[in-house]
Order: sequence, then structure tokens, then C-alpha cells
Amino acid sequence: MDKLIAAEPPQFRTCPLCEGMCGVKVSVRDGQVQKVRADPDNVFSRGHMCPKGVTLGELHESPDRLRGPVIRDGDSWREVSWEAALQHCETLIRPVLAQHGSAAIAAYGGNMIGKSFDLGRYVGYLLGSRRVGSQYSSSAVDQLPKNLTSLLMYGDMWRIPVPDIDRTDLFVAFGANPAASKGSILSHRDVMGAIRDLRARGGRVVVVDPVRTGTALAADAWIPITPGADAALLLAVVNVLFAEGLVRLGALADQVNGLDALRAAAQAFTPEAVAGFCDVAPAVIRDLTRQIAAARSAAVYGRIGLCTQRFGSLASWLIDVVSVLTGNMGCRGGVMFSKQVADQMALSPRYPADAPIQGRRSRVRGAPSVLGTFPSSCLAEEIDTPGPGQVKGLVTVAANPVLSAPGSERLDQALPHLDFMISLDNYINETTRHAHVILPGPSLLEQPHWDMWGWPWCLTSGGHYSPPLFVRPGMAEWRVVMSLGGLLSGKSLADIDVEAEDDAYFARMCRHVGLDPERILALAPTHGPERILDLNIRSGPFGDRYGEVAGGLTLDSFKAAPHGIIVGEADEGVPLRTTSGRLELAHPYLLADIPRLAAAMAEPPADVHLVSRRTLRSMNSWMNNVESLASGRARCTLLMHPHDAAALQVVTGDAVTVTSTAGSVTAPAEVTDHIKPGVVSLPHGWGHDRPGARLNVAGRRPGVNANSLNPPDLLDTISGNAVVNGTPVTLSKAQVVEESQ
Ligand SMILES: Nc1nc2c(c(=O)[nH]1)N[C@H]1C(S)=C(S)[C@@H](COP(=O)(O)OP(=O)(O)OC[C@H]3O[C@@H](n4cnc5c(=O)[nH]c(N)nc54)[C@H](O)[C@@H]3O)O[C@H]1N2
Ligand SMILES: Nc1nc2c(c(=O)[nH]1)N[C@H]1C(S)=C(S)[C@@H](COP(=O)(O)OP(=O)(O)OC[C@H]3O[C@@H](n4cnc5c(=O)[nH]c(N)nc54)[C@H](O)[C@@H]3O)O[C@H]1N2
Ligand code: SF4
Ligand SMILES: [Mo]
Repeated sequence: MDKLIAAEPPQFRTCPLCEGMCGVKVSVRDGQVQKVRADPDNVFSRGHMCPKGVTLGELHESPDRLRGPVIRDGDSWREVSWEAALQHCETLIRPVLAQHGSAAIAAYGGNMIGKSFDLGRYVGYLLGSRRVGSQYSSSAVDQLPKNLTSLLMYGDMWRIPVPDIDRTDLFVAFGANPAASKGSILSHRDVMGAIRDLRARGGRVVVVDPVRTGTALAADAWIPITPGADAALLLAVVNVLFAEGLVRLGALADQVNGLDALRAAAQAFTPEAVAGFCDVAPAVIRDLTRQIAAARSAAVYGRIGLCTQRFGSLASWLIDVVSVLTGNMGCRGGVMFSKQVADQMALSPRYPADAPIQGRRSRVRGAPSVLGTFPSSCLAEEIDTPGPGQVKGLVTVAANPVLSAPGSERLDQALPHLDFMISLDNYINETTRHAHVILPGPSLLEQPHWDMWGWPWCLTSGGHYSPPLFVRPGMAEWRVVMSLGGLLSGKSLADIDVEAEDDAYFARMCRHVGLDPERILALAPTHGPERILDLNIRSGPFGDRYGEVAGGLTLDSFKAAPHGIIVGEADEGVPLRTTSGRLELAHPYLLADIPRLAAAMAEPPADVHLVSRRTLRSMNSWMNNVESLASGRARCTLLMHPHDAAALQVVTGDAVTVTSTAGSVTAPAEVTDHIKPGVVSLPHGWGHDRPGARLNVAGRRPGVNANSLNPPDLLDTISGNAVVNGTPVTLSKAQVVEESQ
């Protein structure tokens, strides 16, 4: 029986699992979660949720979830006190720092950071550049191209435009499948419902994707495209907009730089010139362009299929360019920028650009860090290649790169050679099984929640505070994080004054938002993440600035509103923080990458391309360990077109071996005409067959790791983002389906 924080459940929370921000009602009996259901009164989600949210209790109660820190002794794990765990960290870190300095320490930050109340607010302290020599992150297998293009175009890496699907007349989605993902960099209570509503009011939806996804099935038109070819198609759209005199800058007319350079850059990319590369007919490209130009409003959107491909930055840039050229940027029904109640990035002194576009080059491969992050696949070689600067110590924070990043096999083999590996993680999984110490965070029900990865992409401005439901046994996570940060900066535990450091950390944020730290510290003496959230709300556009603005919001306003508060909606217009003060439509950094695209268009095409997918009942790698989601039909299957299946003489269920220059996996075929011929699709996040991982549910249905096929050196060069879509592969019929499927 777990200890409740207060005695009056049911409790109303926001489900933190994806960007959907569904309000849920958690009922408890005898210290156990009885059920989790949608909260019809949540002001944002109004009763919408999905099957994952229902499992918040199961996640909390999972016997595989670590309740306290563990230290590895050979192949076994020992539960220890928090003090002993941190002491062990000190013993591990000290000699590495003494011998090699912080340059030999790397950190890998993962997806769950943004969902954790303490990590999300203290990770900046932990992974500051004074403590960690090189940074790696799941962002470089995700949205890094979007960060890059937003920085170049608008001067702010975290201002990413969001499609206004509730008011648009035409929604065009590239490489996104909200039917499974529930929307990403697009937080909406119900994206698929909005698509239905849009069509019901006479609007149109077009999906550009090599797979006829659930989203494509709900759309008016599906444009199957060769994976990795979107940048070429979008350049042709730009070409046609200029050629046919369809460019309308509207309100942005006198705020835009680079129109002529853009026209020149797109000159050679006529629909005829790109049609073969994209496998999309010129007439289809012209028709799509004219539809976007003619629509009263059009919301053009691209997500993971667009970012994690060979030309992820060009494609991400061009998506926004099309919006600007057709008068849909910063406008209702087009794409808009959120106006947050508590913009976490606004508290960061390093904001709006966290780091220079290109920083130091990696030691082994010579790849530059981009916006402070090295390509994910560099980490393995930095660990296993001897020489000055070799990575000797690693901190992973809520990440599972052994499954989630290309080069995963080499990383798996390199990790045991580290002098130390410390993981902040709730499970012993494929990555953390190599750690010397694992420092788990609270369960999602043992911590407060305020969605810091949903509201930034939401055109409704509002907030919802979820109080913790159960008591977290042991040390508060922010204290663990600060202690570890102190150790990484060379202090000994005895010398770390967590509370003084916390005050200093908080004071820096106060100064950054123009508030006098002494005044605020006197008003807000309680340490920890809630004080930071309160500052974030109070210093934001709707806040009370600690009494300076009458009627302004505070964290207490939200604590008094169990179903959340909506305060308004996003403003029209484009917030510009570029040095020119103008929207940079044709930044030279991006233009310089066009010849690489032109060269790729001249290469002989691959016979078969591999792409990735998600399923509704999964969350990256880690929720494959939830029994009620895992049961049922096998999900780690290879989607393939009947033509490709016939060529191999395979039918659904037969084992097919997929081989690339990086490796080979065998998975059961799922033959379907909902995929373009010459394209196969595997879900990502699988491959739970490594010994020593303690994921008992996932281990029974391990599936295969799609990333063993994605070559570590294949990058979107200018962002360093990984390529996990569009990998050339070959197929062959395998003799038996391995038991692992
Ligand atoms: N082939 C292919 N690869 C991909 C993708 C793809 O589409 N195709 N997608 C990419 C994308 S978009 C992403 S975001 C990345 C994700 O990459 P990662 O972030 O590396 O992978 P996750 O599976 O999300 O790992 C989450 C980690 O958080 C831990 N965890 C869970 N709950 C908690 C908690 O409360 N606290 C702490 N401290 N840890 C917790 C889990 O045990 C797990 O180790 O994968 C990328 N990789
Ligand atoms: N249920 C569930 N929800 C999730 C997650 C999860 O694992 N499970 N993960 C969360 C995370 S971390 C993220 S980042 C989001 C991602 O959210 P989405 O971007 O919606 O992700 P996917 O559902 O993988 O859809 C990507 C689509 O891109 C297509 N695609 C692949 N290559 C190309 C290409 O070259 N061009 C084009 N045009 N399309 C291509 C794929 O076929 C696929 O349909 O989802 C989040 N939500
Ligand atoms: S859609 Fe996302 S936020 Fe909503 S219940 Fe499902 S996982 Fe949770
Ligand atoms: Mo992601």
C-alpha cells in the first residue's frame, strides 16, 4: 500500500505521457490506484484521452519500476540508501575528474526529461557546460532541425509554429501520424477529431507520407512520397508559387528578408525536375501548390518523418517558407506561435539560442555540435576510441539510446568500458543495465505535473497543475539532481549546500526575468521546483509579478482550479528575435545545403527504403513494458506492399530479413496496400531481448530494434540530426520467425 499525500482522492491530473495533455481522474482505494478515466470537466481536454493514460496506475505499481537507488555489483543490483548512492557517485566521479577533467564526461538527455517535474526544471543545472564536456540528446533524433530553422528564421530556437487546425480550411501534414502519436509539436485535445470537424465544415486534409496511415485514411488525399524526398517536393512548391505569381506575403510583406535569394534557390526545382526523385507527378505537385495558395487559410505542418530524414533541416525550413509565401504564417487558420502561461525557456539565461549553431567538432568523426548537441551516434565512438579527450564518464538522464538512436549496437558494446556511468532512470533497461548507479525519479503519480512539453505547442493558452498523489519514498529528486551536479563540478558531498545552490539557481532566473532576487527570495523561501514554476507563471504574460500586476496569476491560482484554467489564445503575428529584426526567409546556412540535395537527386535510387512508425499503444521504447498495452496483436511487424511481398514470395506472418549497410534484423511481414511499393516500415523502440534488462513484460515480446539498421554516419548534415527514415535496405525471405517476434 502506497502512502497518499492527502486523504481525499479522486484526484484530477494531466496525463504526462504524450503531448495531448488529457485531463484524467484517478480514483484510489486502499492505497492503490483503482482506475484512471477521462476528466470530462478538464477545461482543455474536455473528456478526451487514449488507452495509455489509463495505465498511469499500472506504471506506478509496476514491479519493474525502481523505488530507490541501485548499485551494480557485476551482474546483480544492490538496493542502497540515497546517501550511499550519492557517496558511490562521488567515488566514481572523483578519479575521472582528477585524471581527465570534465572534458571526459558526457551526458545523454532523453525524452522523459520534459515529462518529469523536477528533472525538467533542474536538468539545466545538472548538465551545464561547466560540468559536462559533451552533450548528447534525443533531440538529435527528433526535432533538432526545427530548432535550427526556427533560430535561423525567427531568431529563437524554441518558437516553432503550430498549425491552427481548428480554424484552417486546408491542413497539409507531412511525415506525421497523429492517429498514433496524438500530435507532436501540435498539442490539441483531439487532433483526429479536429480533422473530422475540419472536413465536416467543408475544409480539406492532405497527408504526405510513404505510408497510408490512420491519419491519411481520415484525410481527403494521400500523397505517397519516396522517403527523404520532401525537401525537393517543397522546393518545387516554392518554385510553382513564384512561377505562377501566387506569392502573397500579406502582413509580413515588409518584415521579410531573402525573397529573391529564395526564388533563385528554387529556380531549378521545377515539378518536372523533382518528380522522379519524389515519385510524385508534376500535376500533383502543381495541384497541391495551387490548393495551398487558393485556400482562405492553409496550415502546413511537418513532424518526425520530416525531421529525422536526410534533408530534415531543408524540409523543416521549407514547410515554414510555404506558410510565409502564402500568407499563412502567424495567421489564424495558418500556423501560429503559442503564448504560454509559463514558458520554461524564458527562465533560461542561455535563451533564445542555447548555443552557437555550430560548436566544437567531435574528436573522432569531426562532426560539429549543433545548438550544443553532438549527433547521437557519435557517442559510441567517443567512448571506444582511445586518445586524449576520450569519454570516460557518462550521465544518462531519462534516455534509452541503446534502442532509440542509430549506432545502438556499438553503443551497447562501448558502455561497459566507461569508468563510470550514472543513470537517472526509473528502469533497468537496455541502456541503464550498463550503469554503475541508477538514481530513479518518482513515479508519475508521486510528483506534481505541469506540462512543459505540451503548452509550448498549444494555441490555447492555459495551464493545469496536478498535485502529487502518493508520497515519494526517499530523497526529493531535485536534491538528487543538484547533488549530482555539485559532484560533477568537482565538489565533495560534504561541501555541497543544496539549498544555497538552489537559491543561487533561482536568483539567476529571477534576474533573467527582470525581478529583484532579494525581494522574491524573501517572498518565496521554499526550495524546489514548485518555486520555479510559480516564478515562471508570475513572471509570464498572465502573471502577477509578485504583486506588481493586480489580478495576475500565480501557482496558487492553478492549485485552486483542479480542472485547469484557460486564459486565452495565441496572438497573431510572428515574434522576431533575429539580429536583423526581420524574418530570414533564405538564411545562407540553409541555402548552402541545397547542393547536397541536388547531388542526392542525381544518385541512383535505392530499391527499398525503410521508415519508422509509432503505434497508439506504445511510447518510444519504455512503455512496451506495460502489460495491458502489450497484450493483443503483435505490433513489431514489417509493413510491406503486396508487390514487394510477391517478389519475395512472402505473406503476412512470414519472416523477412531486412539488411542495410549497418546491420540486419528479421521481423514478421504485415502485407498491406497502405504503403508505397518499395517502402517498408518498422515501429521504433523495440528490441527488448538484451540480457540483464529488467523489463519483464517487454522482454516477453521483444521485437527488433529498427535502429540497428540506421547507419550511424547518415545524418542531416547541417543539424547533425539522425536519419531514421528513408534508410536504403534490401529484403530477403528468412527461414524461420525468431521467437523474439
Ligand atoms: N528508428 C527510430 N528511432 C527513433 C525515433 C523514430 O521515430 N524512429 N524517434 C525518436 C524520438 S522522436 C525520440 S523522442 C527518441 C526517444 O529516445 P529516448 O528518450 O532515448 O527513449 P525513450 O524510450 O523515450 O526513453 C525514455 C527513458 O526514460 C525512462 N523513464 C521513464 N519514466 C521515467 C521517469 O519518470 N523518470 C526518469 N528519470 N526516467 C524515466 C525510461 O526507462 C527510458 O529509459 O527516440 C528517437 N528514436
Ligand atoms: N503512441 C505514441 N505516441 C507518441 C510516441 C510514441 O512512441 N507512441 N512518441 C512521441 C514522440 S517522442 C514524438 S516525437 C511524436 C512523433 O509524432 P509523429 O511525428 O506524428 O510520429 P509518427 O507517428 O512516427 O509519424 C511519422 C510519420 O512519418 C512518416 N514518414 C517516414 N518517412 C517519411 C518521409 O521521408 N517523408 C514523409 N513525408 N513522411 C515520412 C511515417 O510513415 C509516419 O507515418 O509522437 C509522440 N507520441
Ligand atoms: S493522448 Fe497522450 S496525454 Fe492523452 S491519455 Fe493518451 S498518452 Fe495521455
Ligand atoms: Mo520525440
